[in-house]
Amino acid sequence: MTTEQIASAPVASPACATCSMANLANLRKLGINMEDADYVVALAGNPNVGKSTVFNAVTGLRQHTGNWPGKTVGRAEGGFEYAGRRYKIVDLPGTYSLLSTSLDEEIARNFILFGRPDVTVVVVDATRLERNLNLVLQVLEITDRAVVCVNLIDEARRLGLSVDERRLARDLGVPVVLTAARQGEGIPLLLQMIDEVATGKTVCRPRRIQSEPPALKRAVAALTEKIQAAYPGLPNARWVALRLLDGDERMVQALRSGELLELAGGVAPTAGAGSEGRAPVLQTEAAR
Ligand SMILES: Nc1nc2c(ncn2[C@@H]2O[C@H](COP(=O)(O)OP(=O)(O)O)[C@@H](O)[C@H]2O)c(=O)[nH]1
Ligand SMILES: [Mg+2]
Repeated sequence: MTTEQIASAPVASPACATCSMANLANLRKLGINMEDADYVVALAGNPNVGKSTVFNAVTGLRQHTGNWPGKTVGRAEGGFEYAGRRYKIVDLPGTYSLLSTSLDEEIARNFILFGRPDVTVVVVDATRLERNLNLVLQVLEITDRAVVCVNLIDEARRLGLSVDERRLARDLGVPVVLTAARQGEGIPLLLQMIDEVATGKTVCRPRRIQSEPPALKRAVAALTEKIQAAYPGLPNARWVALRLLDGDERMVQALRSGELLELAGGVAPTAGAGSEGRAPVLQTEAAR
């Protein structure tokens, strides 16, 4: 895979492509200290796809484990260097989706949504590609900066399956790397792709749903505007709006309890905040 395949169109704003995306304040709240790192990478994937094996292959002994702040869910965090740049990599809980039906999913989703990692690597199982791509598409709705790591490629080969990574990269609009992490195969290329996306050398153009019905488009636009007004600085307001329209109870709760406010960087809601720091405008919208 080459840079040119993905970065075919000019970048609208070069600054956005090359500067670190990481939301430092939010990352700190999410328990990540970025003092000794230039970029942060999140590792996402379904359970049992070899995420921890990729994590170990990338970090070696430079890792430590703990819990997510305020949660009993374990977290592994590590570091690596590439071309003189210092990377921090976080192994997210294994999830089938980011729709927040479990604590694990919520942690993974909040990290990608609000921590805004410079690169999100989605590890998928080469022998179960179709099922795994569900999570990839969800991640690509939230972030432009992703690399798909098609792991267990040795198992796929053994089963007579082959994966056309160029085609997949073109269809998804992000780099795709084939790996057999247990053997270390593909890991150097994975690191190179992470670095290219982090530094903006490769600019992703992720595949997104294009054909939103007009009514949905209008509803999303209206709600996004309200969310942005009430929570200035909240990343991914559009995605939050989509989840609210989908009736995502956890998202409604996060808005009501002020959890989202905290993740937005602690900026007070501006749209007539209630006494508990709530945003009444959003409450009524969300309750419908
Ligand atoms: N054959 C093969 N096995 C792998 C590979 N990567 C991971 N595994 C194995 O798959 C199992 C699950 O891996 P793990 O890293 O714990 O998956 P996680 O749940 O996604 O973190 C372990 O037994 C690994 O040794 C690979 O590339 N090829
Ligand atoms: Mg694991």
